[in-house]
Amino acid sequence: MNKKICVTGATSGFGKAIATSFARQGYDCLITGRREDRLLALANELRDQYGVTIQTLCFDVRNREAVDQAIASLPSDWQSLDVLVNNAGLALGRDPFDQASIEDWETMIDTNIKGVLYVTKAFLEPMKQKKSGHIINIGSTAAKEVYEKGNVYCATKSALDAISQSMRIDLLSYGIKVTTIHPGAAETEFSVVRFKGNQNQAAAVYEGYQPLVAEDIAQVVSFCASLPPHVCINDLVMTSTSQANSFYLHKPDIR
Ligand code: NDP
Ligand code: 8X3
Repeated sequence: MNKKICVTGATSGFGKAIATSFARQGYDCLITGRREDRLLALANELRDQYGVTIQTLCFDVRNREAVDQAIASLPSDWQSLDVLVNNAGLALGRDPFDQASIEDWETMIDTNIKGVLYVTKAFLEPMKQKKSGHIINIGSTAAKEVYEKGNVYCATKSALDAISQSMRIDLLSYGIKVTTIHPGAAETEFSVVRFKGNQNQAAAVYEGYQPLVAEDIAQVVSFCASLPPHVCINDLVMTSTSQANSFYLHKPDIR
C-alpha cells in the first residue's frame, strides 16, 4: 500500500509543488483548498502523470465545523496519514500597526493559527493509535524576526512556531514527528494575495534577486519526510542565497 500524505493549500504555490513532489515519489495524496476547480485539475494531472490515488477535499481551514465534517467524511484509511503538511496560510496587507485592518488580522489569525489547530486535531487520533506519523508545519522567517509592517503576520508564524514546539513535546510519547520549515521570500501567489491583487506591488517583492521557488520548499519537505523513523528535523530555516534573514536581502541587480 502506498504511503498517504495530506497537503493543505494545494491549489497554489508551495502546496501544489509539495503534492506534486510526493505524488512523483509514489505517495497517495489528499489535497485541500477552497478553489475546487484547481483541486480537481491538479488531481487529474497527478493521477495521469504518476498513477497514484488522489483525494480532494474542498474546505476553508478557518471553519472548524467544515474541517471536522470534511475529514470525518473520508474513508477510514484516508484518515490515517503518514504525513500531514499544514501549508495553507496567507499574509494580508503590509501596513503599520496603527493603520492595519482588524479584519485582515482576524483572517490571518483564523487561517494561520486556528486552521492549523483544527486540521491537526482532526487527523491526530489515528496517528496516536498507530504510534507514528509526521506533521510538517510551514512557518516562515517571519516567525524568527519580526519585520516592519509585518505585525500580525509575523505574530501568527511566531505562534505557529510555539505551537509546533509544544506539539513536538506533547506528542513525543506517540512517536509522532513534528517538523517546522521556515522559508524566506519565495515567489508564489503569496504577495498577490498579500497586496490584494496588486500585481505590480507583488512583483516588486521579488525584483533584483533570485527568490526561492515553490519547488525548493517541496524538495526540503520531501527530504524531511524521507529520513529514517528514528530521525526528525525539528526546525529548519531556508532562504534564497540572496537572503540572510527577515532583514537582510542582497539585491545584486539593483544599485
Ligand atoms: P499561495 O498564495 O501561493 O498559496 C496559499 C495556499 O493556501 C493556497 O492553496 C490557498 O488555497 C490556501 N489557503 C489560504 N487560505 C485558506 C483557507 N482559509 N482555507 C483553505 N486554504 C487556504 O502562497 P504560498 O504557497 O507562498 O504559501 C503557503 C504557505 O507558506 C503559507 O502558510 C505562507 O504563509 C507560507 N510562506 C510563504 C512564503 C512566501 O514567501 N511565499 C515564505 C514563508 C512562508 P485556496 O485559496 O484555494 O483556499
Ligand atoms: C513569507 C515571507 O518575508 O514576506 O512568510 O514574511 S515574508
